[in-house]
Amino acid sequence: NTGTYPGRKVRMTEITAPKSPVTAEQFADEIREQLKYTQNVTTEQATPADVYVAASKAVRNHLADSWFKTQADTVNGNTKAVGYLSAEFLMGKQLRNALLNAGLTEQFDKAVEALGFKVQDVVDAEYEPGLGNGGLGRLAACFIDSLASLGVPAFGYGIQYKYGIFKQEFDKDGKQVETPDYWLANEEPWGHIDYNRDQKVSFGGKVVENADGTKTWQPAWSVRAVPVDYLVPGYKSGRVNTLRLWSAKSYDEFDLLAFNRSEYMEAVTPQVKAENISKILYPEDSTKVGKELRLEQQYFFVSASLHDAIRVFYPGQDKPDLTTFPNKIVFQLNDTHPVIGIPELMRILIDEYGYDWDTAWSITTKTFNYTCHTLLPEALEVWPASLIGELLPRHLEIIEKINAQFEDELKSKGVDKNTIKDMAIYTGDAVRMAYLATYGGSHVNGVAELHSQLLKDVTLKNFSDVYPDKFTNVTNGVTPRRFVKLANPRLSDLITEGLGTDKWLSDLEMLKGLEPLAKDDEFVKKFAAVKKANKVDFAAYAKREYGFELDPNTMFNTMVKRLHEYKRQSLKILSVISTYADIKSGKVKAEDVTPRTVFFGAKAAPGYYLAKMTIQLINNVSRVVNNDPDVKGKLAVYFPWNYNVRLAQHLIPATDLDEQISQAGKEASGTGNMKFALNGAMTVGTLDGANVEIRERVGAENFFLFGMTVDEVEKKYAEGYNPASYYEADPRLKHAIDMVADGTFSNGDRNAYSPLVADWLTKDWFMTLADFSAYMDIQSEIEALYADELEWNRKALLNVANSGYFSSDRSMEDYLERIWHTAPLAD
Ligand code: 8GP
Repeated sequence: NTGTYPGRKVRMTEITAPKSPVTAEQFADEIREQLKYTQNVTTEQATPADVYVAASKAVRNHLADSWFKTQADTVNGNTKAVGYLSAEFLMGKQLRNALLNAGLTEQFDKAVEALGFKVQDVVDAEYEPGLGNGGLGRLAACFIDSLASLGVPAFGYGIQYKYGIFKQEFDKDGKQVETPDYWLANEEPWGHIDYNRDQKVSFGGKVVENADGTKTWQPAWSVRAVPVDYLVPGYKSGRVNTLRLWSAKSYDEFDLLAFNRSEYMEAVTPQVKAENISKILYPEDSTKVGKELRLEQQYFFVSASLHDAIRVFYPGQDKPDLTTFPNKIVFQLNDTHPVIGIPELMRILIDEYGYDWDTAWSITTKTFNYTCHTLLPEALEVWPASLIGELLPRHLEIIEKINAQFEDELKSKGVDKNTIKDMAIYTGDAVRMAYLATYGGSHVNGVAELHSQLLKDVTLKNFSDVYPDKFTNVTNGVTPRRFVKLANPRLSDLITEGLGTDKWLSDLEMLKGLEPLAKDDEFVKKFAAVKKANKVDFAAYAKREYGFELDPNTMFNTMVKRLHEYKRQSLKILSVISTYADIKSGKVKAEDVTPRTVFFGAKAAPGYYLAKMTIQLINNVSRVVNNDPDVKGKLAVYFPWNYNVRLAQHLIPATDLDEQISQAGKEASGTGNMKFALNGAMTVGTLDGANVEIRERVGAENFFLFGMTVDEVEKKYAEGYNPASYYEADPRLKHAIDMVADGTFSNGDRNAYSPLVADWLTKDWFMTLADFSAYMDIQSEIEALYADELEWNRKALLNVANSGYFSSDRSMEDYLERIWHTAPLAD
């Protein structure tokens, strides 16, 4: 009894929304009670951190009944649940979001003051969990927020890393320094460790064949997967889903014999080995990593999650009928990280529950779907077969058999030998996880229209030729609750005023209703005033957190995202250098300069040499420019370190112009672009990822487009690309690169950036130089518009009005309709 999807529009239930559950006074009492009985401090003794924990526990209590009810309805109802398997969930801070969804925001603010504390201090006491790298992890967080808000029963399944993404600092030379992010150093009130619902996950050993032909895996070692449960409260849906993050614990008590001989290190070795599995998030984003520990992590959380789902949906049953499993839950594989789940479910069905191969295969393929988040071939995981064989010998056998079956299927479909070889899941020495996911699941999707098209035409072309119906698109989205309501309360109030309702927060396409107001100068002025106030706020925040002195009367121009060559932070910094040179030399008259403050926010993978060098360059350009009296008040560059969700929530609402300037055909989607548009920034961007769809919706006249298209890029690669010719052809570019090379930004050291300069001039794989002139040329258009404050804000408002499509609620509706074929729970 698979739940069916009723129609295009998923209804959002409002009736079950919590109705001001308590007064501020009552909530203050609840906080006092938590302080007294849980924190064991008096209100007088309490610190803001105590109040934060107490308030978090109090709000959690308000959500408990909805949580229980959602769990019961999920198991007992006839609606198929969604399991979102993801190695990353970049959740951001929890308190404000939980208060919003529990309907307790005002009560909290008043209660905290009544207790004698500053709201800001209490909220600041929360430490952001950095359990993701960037877009992929934040997307997972937006998706589970939307599923709960739509009332769709869902589980997020992942890993509770002890150390999240590294903390970024800059040393005195402007180099990135990574320090461990021990986010659990203080009491963490959100996760509940459920020791009673643990799972055993095993590794290594060998496979033996039994007399009856069945196989038994005899693993060498096991770890205990302990779930840590987080509430995922929906907005006005009365639903609370679960994010279940697994933590690895050892089964082995420490070795008493070794300990008695004072060999402490050896005594704890088994624990260390087991607990290492969930110790650290790999700080990689779209780059190749192939580490044994990473495969252990992947198998660890996927195996625990699949067993958990069986436990949840077939409670207390020794011999459950697992042919109904795909009617109970559908799993989404968030990129290739959880793809080992396909052979794992086969193994569970065959070895643990005695199903035959064909039945197991039929269940498995109905259970999984795969989302690809990249176009970079190096980011598609390929595991050495030897590693899988060593760690998961039974799985390697199963993968070989899947591959053999796949080859037969391709043969029977008339696919030629060479193509079959190209499509191999198992090559003899390697396993291609993206291919396994494509064959082993029902649907494959990309994350923006252009991306999904390129997956079909290029990355997975052979597969799309043979299985055209598997392929679909779901364009990414972001949650308007966190990224508009919480991040930008002023704009939220203005939108509500403009629309006469706040229902847009659960039906974001309603923003369209703002379109006529773009003609109303008074409304546009209010909109401009919101942006201005946000900039003033951000200046205060940046002063407090970073010691920056910002001028909110300048244009705030922001580029925030992971540092990667394809995203082309190089293009931005070269343009900044060029502008700097022009102002300094007087080539541009002082009165013609549009004063700008340029912000960068980006972490580089610790082993990514050129990315780290780019960070160093940006920091040193910042140092030189900000200390040069010749450009004071005209140009400033800031690089707030450790870009994270919190900084995003402050900086995005304060931005006038955002940068989405990747080489066309490289950024799968981007989601920052959506957050900026929804917060009334104008975008300068290439025809890449979701930029294409944003521009289509907001209107070409309200988007600063520049640069080569995918076809032009391909043509240039084919012709043979020579970056030096662009350096010679554009004196602005030549001058900017020469300044990097001549020591201007390295205290005269001409070697400091030579690897970067050499790369630009001889390789420049992502064609930064080829797009430089177009990028510079569009700046005059940007500045001309910015000079007309009313027109600029009118266009920015039209960006807001036409970006409702980019809500993750809509993304979830699309997944429900195209991939999951399920629906919200009945009330
Ligand atoms: C990112 C894409 O780069 C970004 O365009 C997109 O918006 C985001 O995913 C969400 O869909 N992709 C990755 O982070 C990624 O591919 N990570 C690699 C480890 C697979």
